[in-house]
Amino acid sequence: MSPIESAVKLEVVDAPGQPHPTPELAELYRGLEVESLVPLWTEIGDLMPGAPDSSAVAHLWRWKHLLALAERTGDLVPVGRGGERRVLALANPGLGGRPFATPTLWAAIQYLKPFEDAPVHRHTQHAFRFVVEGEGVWTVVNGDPVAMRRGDFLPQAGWNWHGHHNVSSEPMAWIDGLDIPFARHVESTFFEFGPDEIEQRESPERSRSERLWAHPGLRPLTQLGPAAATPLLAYRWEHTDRALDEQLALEAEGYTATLEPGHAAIRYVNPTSGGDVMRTLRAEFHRLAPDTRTATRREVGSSVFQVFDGGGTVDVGGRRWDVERGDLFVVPSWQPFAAETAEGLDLFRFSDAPIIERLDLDRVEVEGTTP
Ligand code: GTQ
Ligand code: FE2
Repeated sequence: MSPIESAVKLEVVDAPGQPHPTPELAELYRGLEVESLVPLWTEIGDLMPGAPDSSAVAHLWRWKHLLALAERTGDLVPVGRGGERRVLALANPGLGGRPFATPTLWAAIQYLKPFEDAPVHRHTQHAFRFVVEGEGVWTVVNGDPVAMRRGDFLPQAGWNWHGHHNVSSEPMAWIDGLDIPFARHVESTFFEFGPDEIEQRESPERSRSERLWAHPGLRPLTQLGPAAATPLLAYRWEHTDRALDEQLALEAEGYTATLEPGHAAIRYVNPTSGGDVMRTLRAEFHRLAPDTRTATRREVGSSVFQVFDGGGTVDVGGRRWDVERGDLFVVPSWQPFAAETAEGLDLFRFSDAPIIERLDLDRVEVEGTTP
């Protein structure tokens, strides 16, 4: 006999779809509990809902509160071996206090004080950094130091060594996105400590990965094989910003360039495949021109958004918030989302869509269209 006791607890209930409650039924349930068995008829509503019914809830985190608390951790909590990172994770109120923004996605604010190092390690979880304000930190990925500045998207695929170092006399905060909750659910994770010191302490303007890869439409002939994750370690703000501006300008000139009127959008892609930057994470940037409202959409899979610039109102699963720079919010699976703005709104978004699409579980419903 296993020393672990059965965790099954079954209640006899008088409800439609449930067997008639009798003392015999109660006794059957006790027998099922002892043998660690659960009948489908008590669980079917939860396990097979008519449409995705996320435990995660629509939720908003205000950047000014996150930043103030991150600054306070800078006073009180050292960064170094063991804890590894000074990171505060967004914990969705529907997910029981676990540090999960959604059932699949990790989102966190990370904070590094002047001249501090976050030590080198690697893990199988995929990660990226996105910078809403500040500069001065270089993230060193497999020995390649990559500058982090406002508006930059910095992917860092699983099992690459990485540490961060702040070379400036100012603190810096940024957000991390990872697939930690997904990896936890499928129990796939490995982790290793690296050397205690970051060996590549340079702070070059351009990383080696950008010198090799950041030339639109040009591929080095030494690098013709497909790569599962993007080899480009920095997607710079000047390119993102220009791409979005040009979409809106082309629309104004009468060409088809935007996703919907006033709504420019780009996806960050792997230049070896044109697909998502990493196997588990999709990242996009959306720009709404002034006086724009998006259609209401819902999709299978969850997303986290960060307001990069401007302001507006977002509707998520029946909640409605006015948002401003840095604010983060979650759109759970199959909950409707729309955004509107008078002044213009820039939104960074990441999601678990590559997982959902690879498993052919993707569905999208857009208001006003038939699915
Ligand atoms: O910067 O390496 O937010 O390993 C969570 C886990 C950041 C990181 C996080 C990590 C990191
Ligand atoms: Fe890490």
